Amino acid sequence: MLQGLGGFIGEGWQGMSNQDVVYDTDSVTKSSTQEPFLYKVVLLNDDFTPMDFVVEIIMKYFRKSVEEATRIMLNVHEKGRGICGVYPREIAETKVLEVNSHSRREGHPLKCLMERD
Ligand code: TYC
Repeated sequence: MLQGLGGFIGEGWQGMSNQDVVYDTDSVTKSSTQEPFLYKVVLLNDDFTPMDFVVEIIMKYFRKSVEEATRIMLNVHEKGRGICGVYPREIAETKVLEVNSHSRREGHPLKCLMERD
C-alpha cells in the first residue's frame, strides 16, 4: 500500500495539510536496506569449558546437528578457534551476546566473538 494518506491531499481531510502526508514504507523489503557486510561468529578454545557444554551451545545458537556441532567443537579444541556461522551484523551481534551471557551464567569462561567476513 504505497498510496498512504496521499489520497486525501487537497481534500482538507480532518484539517491535514500536504506536509502531514505519511509515506508507507511497508513495501521496502529487508534485503534492499541490509548492510553489505557479513560477520563470522567465532568460538575460542579454553582449558575449562566442558566439551558437551560447547556442543550444546553450538546446537542451540547456531542450529547445528549434534554431529556438526561436535565437529566444530573438536576443531576449536584442536586449532584454538573456529567459525560457527556467518551472518548479517545484527544477527551476529545477538548470537555473540547470547552465547557469552549463557556461558557466564553457567560459570564457564567460553568466549564468542565476531569479525568481518
Ligand atoms: N578445551 C576444552 C576442554 O578440553 C573444550 C573446548 C572446546 C572449550 C571448544 C572451548 O570453544 C571451546 N574441555
